Amino acid sequence: MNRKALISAIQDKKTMLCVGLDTDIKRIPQFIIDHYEDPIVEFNRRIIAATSDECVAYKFNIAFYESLGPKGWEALERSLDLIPDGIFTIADAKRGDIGNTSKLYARTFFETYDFDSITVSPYMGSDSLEPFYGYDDKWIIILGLTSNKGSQDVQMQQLKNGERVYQETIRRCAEYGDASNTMFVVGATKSEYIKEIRDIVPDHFFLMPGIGKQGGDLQSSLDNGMTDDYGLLINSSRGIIYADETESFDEGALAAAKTLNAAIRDHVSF
Ligand code: NUP
Repeated sequence: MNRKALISAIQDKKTMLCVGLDTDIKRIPQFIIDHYEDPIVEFNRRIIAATSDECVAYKFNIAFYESLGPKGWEALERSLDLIPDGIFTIADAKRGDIGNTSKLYARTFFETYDFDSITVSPYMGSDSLEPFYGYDDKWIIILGLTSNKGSQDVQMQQLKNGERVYQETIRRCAEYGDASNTMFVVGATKSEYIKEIRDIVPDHFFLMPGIGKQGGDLQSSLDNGMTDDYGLLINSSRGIIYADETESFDEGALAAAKTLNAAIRDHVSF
């Protein structure tokens, strides 16, 4: 999906919500486990049917699928096929390796599986990211300032030039591609830093996880991160897909998505 189509989808649906399909076999209601051959796919099918009018993106955290071996990869493929056209898809895989190997990661998530985007770790530098750029209308989403506590350990360290590691990372990585094929992960738990990151990359989209269970602040993330083209994908995974763990979990997910959208619309005029 290209940038224009993504922005149009946000405008049409009046939301920048991304639903995270972090589907954990241990949290799927028992009746799904008992009655369906592939419980992960059935759970996702119901969540997608319930929420697809309420979001512009779905993010699959690959760990939840690959941890199940071949069955998990099959569930990933079948679930990806269930995403309606016009919705942006993210493989949250956090890959990156020497160029020769990254080429294969890109092939995995852009060819074998037809995702619109993949999350990557910038730690190995430009040649590790370069292979992901050879595709039309595909996106690289680079870890910028992550939502977790451990982002202090390396990302927040100060360099000799006075910049923090994440600032230097974002500045450099913005040069590898442009705002039509590159996004940055910026945790919603780090809202006090979002404005200053926005100054470094005024046009790039940010993928923002951390709303909900991680305690990120939606309002200040929107206030500090939004651009004229919206510029944000706001992710919620557990807060939506496990909002209700009974048989009516899909209705619970829809209600949670609507609540989040109402909060977004309180702060954004579409
Ligand atoms: O900085 C990051 N923080 C984060 O939580 C980068 C991520 N990719 N994520 C992912 O977003 C995390 O792995 C999970 O898939 C999702 C957040 O889930 P939740 O806290 O909304 O349940």
